[in-house]
Amino acid sequence: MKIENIKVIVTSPGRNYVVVKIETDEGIYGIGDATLNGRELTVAETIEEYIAPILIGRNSDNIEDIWQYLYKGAYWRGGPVLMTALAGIDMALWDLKGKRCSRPVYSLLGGRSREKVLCYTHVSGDKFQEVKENALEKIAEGYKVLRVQVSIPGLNGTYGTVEDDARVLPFVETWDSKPYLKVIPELFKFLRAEIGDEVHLIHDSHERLQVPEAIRLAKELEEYNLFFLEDLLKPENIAGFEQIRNQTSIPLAMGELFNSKWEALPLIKNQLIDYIRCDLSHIGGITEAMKLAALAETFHLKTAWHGPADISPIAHLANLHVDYAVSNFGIQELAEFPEEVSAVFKGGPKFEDGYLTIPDRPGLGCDIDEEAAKKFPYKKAYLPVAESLDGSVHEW
Ligand code: CS2
Ligand code: MG
Repeated sequence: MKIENIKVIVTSPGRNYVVVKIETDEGIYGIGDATLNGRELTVAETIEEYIAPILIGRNSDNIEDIWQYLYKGAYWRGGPVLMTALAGIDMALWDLKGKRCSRPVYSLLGGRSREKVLCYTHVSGDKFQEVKENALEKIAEGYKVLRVQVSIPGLNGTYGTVEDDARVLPFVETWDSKPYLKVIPELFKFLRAEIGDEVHLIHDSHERLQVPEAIRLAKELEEYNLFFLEDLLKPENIAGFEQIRNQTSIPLAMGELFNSKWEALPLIKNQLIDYIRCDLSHIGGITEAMKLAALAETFHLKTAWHGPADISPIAHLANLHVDYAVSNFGIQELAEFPEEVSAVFKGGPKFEDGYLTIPDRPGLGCDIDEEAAKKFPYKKAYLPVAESLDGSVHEW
């Protein structure tokens, strides 16, 4: 089955998404997600200008070969832009292969290892009471695991609590670890007292802490029995995880900012974390995720793929096909999409009583309505940045 055409669809139903559509000489097409929040058009151009021309005429069946051709063949390999472009192509090729074989993608990845996929979603608030109320609402909907974030008094905007963080110009948040390190343990103490121990809780430090701060927070949160504590340190400070690991028993998760399995390797092979949190849309798609899951399995880690609202339902379905297939699945993040998304994307994960399932359809199980997509033109948007109290730039 020869690749005849590659289309890039940029649409903004509530937020920007980039979709790759690979059309073949047998009239079958596959779709993939290539959304890189804040850099959408750069990825779209990379696919249109550099990748599409060299894939026309190639056999779409040879996914691994095409993956290596786009990774090694680029010479200047890796990084978020190329790996997101590669992810879109990869997902579309798996969708194609599934449609051609009339099988869901997970069946081609080795079949089901489970009937349903445990997931978590986000709750946040300005005050503890608001976080509690939002949490009780999600628990009533059936969620068994919740990620909790709260505004830090005195700081202008706190990660995870600012509505729709993509803006025409970067929103500037202020960061100071002192009030953060005081408030977060208090939040967990409050929540455990108010909503009990039944629900699993997760918190995302979003790569902002120094090693001593991370150790202090991890130790103070141990008694609240977290499912995991996410992204304590920046991806450039892998060595720092060893010190954390040696001083706390809290489960650790990391990885959404990695763009290759080699970046994740030190944390995996030294068992410095428990959950690998890479993003299929930024690490080269399903092909790379299956390799990462096998690597993680080798060192007794579980998967917890990144699942924010800034990757499309196609990517969320790709997550689930891998989650179904691998033995070492841990949990799946599912941030809720803007309403308009369902006008453009047909099909997606089904939520029931804390778990996700996917439609038993050939391919990934999702389609895009191109006419509807045109009704939501691209809107330039930047992620926030964070500044320390002295005005210097800090990790967001
Ligand atoms: C976050 C993301 O879901 C998460 O774990 O870290 O929401 C992240 O902030 C966004 O994907 C950035 O685009
Ligand atoms: Mg995160």
